[in-house]
Amino acid sequence: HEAIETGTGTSQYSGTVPLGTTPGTSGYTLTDGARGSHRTYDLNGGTTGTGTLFSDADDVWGNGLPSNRQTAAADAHYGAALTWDFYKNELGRNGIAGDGKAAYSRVHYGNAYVNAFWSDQCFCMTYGDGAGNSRPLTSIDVAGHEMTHGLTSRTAGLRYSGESGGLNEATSDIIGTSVEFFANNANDTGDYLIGEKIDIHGNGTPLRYMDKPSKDGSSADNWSKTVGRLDVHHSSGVANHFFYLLSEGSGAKTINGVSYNSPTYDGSTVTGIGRAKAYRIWYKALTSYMTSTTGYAGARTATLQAATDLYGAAGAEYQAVNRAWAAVNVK
Ligand code: ASN
Ligand code: ZN
Ligand code: CA
Repeated sequence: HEAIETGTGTSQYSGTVPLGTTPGTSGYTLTDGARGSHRTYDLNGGTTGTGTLFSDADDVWGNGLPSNRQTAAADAHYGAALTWDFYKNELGRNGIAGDGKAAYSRVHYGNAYVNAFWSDQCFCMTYGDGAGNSRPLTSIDVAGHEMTHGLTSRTAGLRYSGESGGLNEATSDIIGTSVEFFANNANDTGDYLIGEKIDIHGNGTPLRYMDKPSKDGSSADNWSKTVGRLDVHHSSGVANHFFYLLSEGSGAKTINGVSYNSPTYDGSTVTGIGRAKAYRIWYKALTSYMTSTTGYAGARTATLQAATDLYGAAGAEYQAVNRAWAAVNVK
């Protein structure tokens, strides 16, 4: 059996980070023996296959700059490890499929590719380098988002269109954000913004906002009967807003130096129950009650059932779930 090693990464977004590595024939490889042997590969501009498994003589990886090929690998490998640990420690889940088996990560996909994605076909995550002012798409929240598409696929199986597609996307934003807070990393502190590190717009604004999703110009803050016609990355706003309100409550609040001001559809005041209870309720709903065709009405009943299972029907948690859904017009 191979030794489980911890190398050192100089990441682009998270500073100096520990990396799970394994000694090979010459030096080390990015193979995380403590987490299902999760491996990170260099596609080197390719778009198929696995490219080359990252290897290194001294087990010190990257230099914090995207010009060093190992830097994106350090971020992606770290993000996958954090997400694995979040699933295990916070959700009691052993990997994406619950069987202890790891996915793998591929970085440097294509040429100036401004996206990242999960694939059920390869059971893997893939990251582009970005283009122009945008940066490699390897931040913690993006890694947690993509890996969680795998988790959703292996559990509720939320169909990637209409309201179920919005719930699928929101599940990835909810868990990706929760992983970012869980990481407690001084260089990438937790927030309710998605992709604030990757500068995808080239002007410093994040991809999405959970406190008030419409701040991106396209996402829905509240349910309406046409919300399912939006792109899944915009119909997700209703559930992202629900999750923010359930965690933190309505109105103005500053967390880790970021200011939020979350509105409610009906002018009601929502009191939050904290992130940990909120993500446990969401995960229980996802894995026990949601199905491939669950929409917003079904997500409401699923989370109320989950809150009942976890905290009781007479608990403050159940009432908070009920109020947070009403505050995004899901009744
Ligand atoms: N980054 C996108 C996502 O995870 C990729 C896609 O649209 N499939 O949703
Ligand atoms: Zn997604
Ligand atoms: Ca974030």
